[in-house]
Amino acid sequence: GNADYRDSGLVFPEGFTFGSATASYQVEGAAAEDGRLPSIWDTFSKTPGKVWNGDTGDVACDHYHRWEADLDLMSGLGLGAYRFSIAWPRIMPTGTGPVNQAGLDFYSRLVDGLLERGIRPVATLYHWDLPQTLEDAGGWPVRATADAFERYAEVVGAALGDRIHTWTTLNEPWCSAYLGYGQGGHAPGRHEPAAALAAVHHLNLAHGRALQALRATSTGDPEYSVTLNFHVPRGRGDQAAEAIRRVDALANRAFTGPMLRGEYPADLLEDTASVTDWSFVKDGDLGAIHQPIDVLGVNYYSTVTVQMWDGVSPKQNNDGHKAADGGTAWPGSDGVVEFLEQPGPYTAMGWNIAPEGLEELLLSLRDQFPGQALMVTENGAAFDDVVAEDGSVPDPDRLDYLRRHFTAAHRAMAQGVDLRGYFVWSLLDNFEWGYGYSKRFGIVRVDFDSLERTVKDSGRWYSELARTGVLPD
Ligand code: GBH
Repeated sequence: GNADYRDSGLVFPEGFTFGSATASYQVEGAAAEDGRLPSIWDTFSKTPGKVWNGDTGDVACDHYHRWEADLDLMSGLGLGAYRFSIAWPRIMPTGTGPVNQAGLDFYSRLVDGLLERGIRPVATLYHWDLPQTLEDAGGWPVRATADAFERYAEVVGAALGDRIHTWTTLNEPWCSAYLGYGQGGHAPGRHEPAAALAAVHHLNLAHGRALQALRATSTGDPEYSVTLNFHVPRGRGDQAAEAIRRVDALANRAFTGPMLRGEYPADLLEDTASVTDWSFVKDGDLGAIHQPIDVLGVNYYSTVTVQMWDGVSPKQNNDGHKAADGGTAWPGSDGVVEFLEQPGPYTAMGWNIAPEGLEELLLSLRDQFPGQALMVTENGAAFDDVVAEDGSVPDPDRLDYLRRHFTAAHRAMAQGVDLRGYFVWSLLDNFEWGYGYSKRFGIVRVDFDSLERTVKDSGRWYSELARTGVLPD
């Protein structure tokens, strides 16, 4: 039902940023090199049964060694910006210090290489690779982790803040908190609903403290941002509005509330009262979290469909978040809200393709936060690519997915949404977390034996969009 999102010829405004994104653990490899110590993802991926096929990020795309060729690839595609993340365990291998100069040097070379090629560096401080030492001391559920993050932000700000175009504090704290500490499908794989909510708060606190530290240490004129993965819920049943409200509170407003309004939503505190009393929120925390940002990063892949459980029929949960071993990503709403099978079509992740959800999300953010500039910091799709006999990689499904979502973003902009740019996830096929190397999101194929890169058809299509600013056929 979304054939009408296939417009071509749409013109994006002058200055609109076309970029691509990756994350440190997913692409770098070199896991034990130049002083890096393990992160929670090294530990998790080496724990039997946690990641598909026992895959790890030990080598990944070997971007740590091949970064120059990867920058040439981006520049060949005509991309205007690169969203990458900095591995905390390279900079401060035990999380709190000492500082590892070799780690800083890697990102310094990367940033210089981007600037030499006219590509804007958009750097995320935390894309899930928490130093294992900090997890051993309690991880995100403890306040000291936010203290450590502030010091890490100071170090990185002082080293790179003269050249970074956009600083992003966190990538998708929803995943870090709920998948890491509640559902357990992500590192560190814990199943503690109360700890997941404490993690939410300490991630929010880390964001606010890091923004202040970055502002104090950056000598250039960077923009400041955070990236959230918004849930776009559709409701079913008599109490559809209540189901939507609960999901929106836990998934979206738990972060936008403190970050952008300086408060936790009252309904969130009520919904979770049986799980925690939120006593980890201390005086002054909300002021520390509520810092101005220049741009809000939006990651969008698909919608969810929810309804309130009727208390009688067998409970359903098809959200892809339910762990086999029983963890929940929805503290306080597990078993209260049901996640239903979604109408297709689907990507290889089983996520439904719903470009209209992106248009709706951008309009909703415009309405909730008038005047807030937005950036799509991730959008893209996994499909089972087949390499053609001539070595090319035709990926019509991914190309079509991207076309529809760019169309959706353009429609939102035509309705007044201040959208500054768009980053396709991902530049490269890479380590897809719990799915290992079985799911490919790249616009560039990576052969994980030879590590050779091949631009897919979607990459060529995106290159034309990035060069011309006009949505190609
Ligand atoms: C992002 O996470 C990550 O930032 C990135 O590292 C990752 O590689 C990429 O996306 C692809 O996964 O489960 O059916 O309810 C996205 C995580 C995906 C979690 C969508 C919520 C909702 C669909 N989110 N998911 S469903």
